[in-house]
Amino acid sequence: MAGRRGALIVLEGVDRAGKSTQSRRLVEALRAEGHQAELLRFPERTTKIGQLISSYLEKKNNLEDHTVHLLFSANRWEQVPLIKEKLNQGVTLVVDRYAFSGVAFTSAKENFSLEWCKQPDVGLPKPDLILFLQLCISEAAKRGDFGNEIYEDSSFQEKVLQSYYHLMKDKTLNWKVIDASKNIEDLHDEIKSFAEEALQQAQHTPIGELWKKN
Ligand code: 2DT
Ligand code: MG
Repeated sequence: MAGRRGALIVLEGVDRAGKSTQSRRLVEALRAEGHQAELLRFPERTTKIGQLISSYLEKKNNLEDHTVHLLFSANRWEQVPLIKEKLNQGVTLVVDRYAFSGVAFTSAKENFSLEWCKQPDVGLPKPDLILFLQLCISEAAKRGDFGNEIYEDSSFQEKVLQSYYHLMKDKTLNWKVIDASKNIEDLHDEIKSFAEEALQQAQHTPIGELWKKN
């Protein structure tokens, strides 16, 4: 159908909540239903900026905290032309982390306000749907080692979770909170039905701008 755009669907949540698994499953399910759908993830580690970020996360090179925050944002902006092109072509994008991870993780550090953290991402394509996979940190930790990357630590993840809760108070965004302690199949079914709803709604609304007043 001419003029029909794709939806921008973001999955957020703390580490080990199941975002990557569910993102992949959602893309497969949408394709099986005949939709065009593609998976994106942030950080996108394959670009030059992404490589800098990746080596920071792997603790191979240290970066100043503001600098790394801005690099994460730049790593999103460099994908914006592609994101817009795909959405306008009717492709639904399922995105594993987005600006909300950017804000939640940096603002979990000392001396970073939520407001400062949001600024570099103001004006990004606004998600039609943000699925928050909610899982408490003690449950997340039971799913096995967090891993060896820089933020993979329970007390830091606890602060990240609190920052997400602040972000979710923003009623101009379409947050859906999902109980990520459910099994993979039930979670998938719930996510798929929210996604289908978002696909319908996206057809009638232009792509918005994130965190823009007016
Ligand atoms: P994964 O590749 O396992 O998702 O870990 N992060 C992510 C930030 O600090 N800022 C951001 O803007 C984004 C997108 C979350 C990536 C790690 O990077 C953190 C975990
Ligand atoms: Mg990780």
